[in-house]
Amino acid sequence: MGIVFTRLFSSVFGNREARILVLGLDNAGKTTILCGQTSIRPYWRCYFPNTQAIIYVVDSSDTDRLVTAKEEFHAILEEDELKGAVVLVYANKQVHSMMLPLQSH
Ligand SMILES: Nc1nc2c(ncn2[C@@H]2O[C@H](COP(=O)(O)OP(=O)(O)OP(=O)(O)O)[C@@H](O)[C@H]2O)c(=O)[nH]1
Ligand SMILES: [Mg+2]
Repeated sequence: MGIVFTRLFSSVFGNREARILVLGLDNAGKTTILCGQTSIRPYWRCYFPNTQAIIYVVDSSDTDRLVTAKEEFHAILEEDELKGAVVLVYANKQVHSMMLPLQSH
């Protein structure tokens, strides 16, 4: 999975160094995707300066917290330090939620 992101972002940034954040609610699947990244929501903003891209991971099977995930995402988009950053929303755990129409949330 890491290779997919490497290819994706190198097509955007080429060989330039880029700071890419992986954010999302706890248990969304961030560590599984990248192996090693952990974050706690109140401290997300410590990582915001000099960020060129954000991968926002959503647990598609956690329907109880989709609204929370959406609100946190909207708050991130309002951050001045992240203005101009490339954003990828990664809807994780799709197998569990194949019966849920995307527009329901
Ligand atoms: N079914 C399914 N489970 C997944 C998928 N990705 C991750 N998981 C599971 O979801 C749980 C949480 O995954 P993590 O990668 O630890 O999630 P995280 O976002 O790093 O969680 P925190 O570090 O607590 O914020 C684990 O039990 C994973 O095995 C997926 O694509 N499908
Ligand atoms: Mg983790």
